[in-house]
Amino acid sequence: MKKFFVSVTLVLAFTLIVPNVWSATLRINGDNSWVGFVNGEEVAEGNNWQEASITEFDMPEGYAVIAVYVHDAEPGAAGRGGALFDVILDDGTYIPSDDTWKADAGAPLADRNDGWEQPDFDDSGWDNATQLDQFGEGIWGFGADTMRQTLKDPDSTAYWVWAGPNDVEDDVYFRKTVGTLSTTPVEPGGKTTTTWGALKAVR
Ligand SMILES: [Ca+2]
Repeated sequence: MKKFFVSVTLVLAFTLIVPNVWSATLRINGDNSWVGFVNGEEVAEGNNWQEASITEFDMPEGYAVIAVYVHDAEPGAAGRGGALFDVILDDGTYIPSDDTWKADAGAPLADRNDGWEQPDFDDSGWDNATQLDQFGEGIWGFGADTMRQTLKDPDSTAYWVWAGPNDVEDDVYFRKTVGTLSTTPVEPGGKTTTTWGALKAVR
């Protein structure tokens, strides 16, 4: 019986503390393949640049850290890589891939083990993404009609992006925090010791 009341109390407390369960959608196209993460959890993958992966997820704390990996299959200058993605919050907020995302190039995903996709990863040393053509224009423009079969409601207005010139690096990484931190933790003595502190630092 005691256990029951503890459970009820916990559920009640959780319900009272959590303000809104927001939902959101992550859509990714990559030339040539990609893996998407939400709050460190792998949620999407694909390898056909004209067919977006579409992932719906909840944001019970009102925010999420989005991380996207894209691989260009042609080595170096032999081929150009491109990444196009967006996040749509359930209040209609549209967050396109553009030069406001953090970007990094490096080893292929299987060889990268620095926790780059985790919410508390420090990406302050990363550059901003290189912004290329907007969806529907440039070298990927001929695929736009096919892409629109999945990129509708809403239409994409995102930009193709990369980390540096897109005929150099073949393995690139992007990060951004979407939504807002809906609660502000108390920081005794002005110290931030939890992941909240790290999250605030990267925003
Ligand atoms: Ca290449």
